[in-house]
Amino acid sequence: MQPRGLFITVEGGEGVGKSTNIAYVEQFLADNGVDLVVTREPGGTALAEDIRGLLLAVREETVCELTELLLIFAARAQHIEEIIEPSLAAGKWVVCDRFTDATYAYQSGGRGMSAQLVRQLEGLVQGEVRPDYTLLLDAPVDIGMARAKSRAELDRFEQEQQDFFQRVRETYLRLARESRGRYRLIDASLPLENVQASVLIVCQELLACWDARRGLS
Ligand code: Z5A
Repeated sequence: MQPRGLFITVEGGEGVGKSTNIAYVEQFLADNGVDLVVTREPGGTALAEDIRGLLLAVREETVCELTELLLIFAARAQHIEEIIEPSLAAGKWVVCDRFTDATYAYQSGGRGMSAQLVRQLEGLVQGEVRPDYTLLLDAPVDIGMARAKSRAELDRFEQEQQDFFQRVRETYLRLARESRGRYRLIDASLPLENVQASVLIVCQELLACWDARRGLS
């Protein structure tokens, strides 16, 4: 029987290098014969990308926290149904740039919303779908912000203040401590070649896990 694919998420604060390192992971895994889907949240389907646009747009109207949270889970429901679950069931790996840990970090940690509410929506929307492994790219907030600000315009989240991103970072680090089996913590403040050397070690571990899942080791 076809084993279920691995579900890998990549998390971290603003500008820590998720996109850069996901491209590296994608190349390495493809070179090693892994059939994978690379996707992102919010987004990953046409409808969910439209919702992403709503979430990131800077607007005069204040977006209430519950609206933001529900939009994130609405996009996630579509993404799971259309992309994540069918891919995993077909034995493909899914590498996702952010997932529900981002909701704990940003909406609960950053905005101060109830973690219990996030947990309830997680259960409702995701059923049994949870990441197998999570790479947390961690760097001090000022380093990530400096990298992100080298880009053109700031989106609605990027306009938050330093203390918001500090709470996001602390929440991620707490999640990593609480779920050591799933998390791989990577120091993303180092030069890119050092970060990629750490990412490579994790990728090799994932390949070994995949071999075991397929009964090849
Ligand atoms: N959000 C949420 O609130 N709740 C949720 O549940 C979810 C999301 C799922 C959009 O996400 C927003 O959605 C996000 C949280 C919210 N907002 N914020 N902040 P996003 O995926 O677009 O997040 P982002 O943090 O804005 O992504 P990003 O800015 O594109 O960053 P990145 O992908 O981590 O970084 P990068 O583009 O790979 O690298 C940034 C620059 O740094 C680039 O020029 C690289 O060449 C450079 N770089 C990368 N690594 C290094 C190293 N090691 N050294 C030097 N320079 C480097």
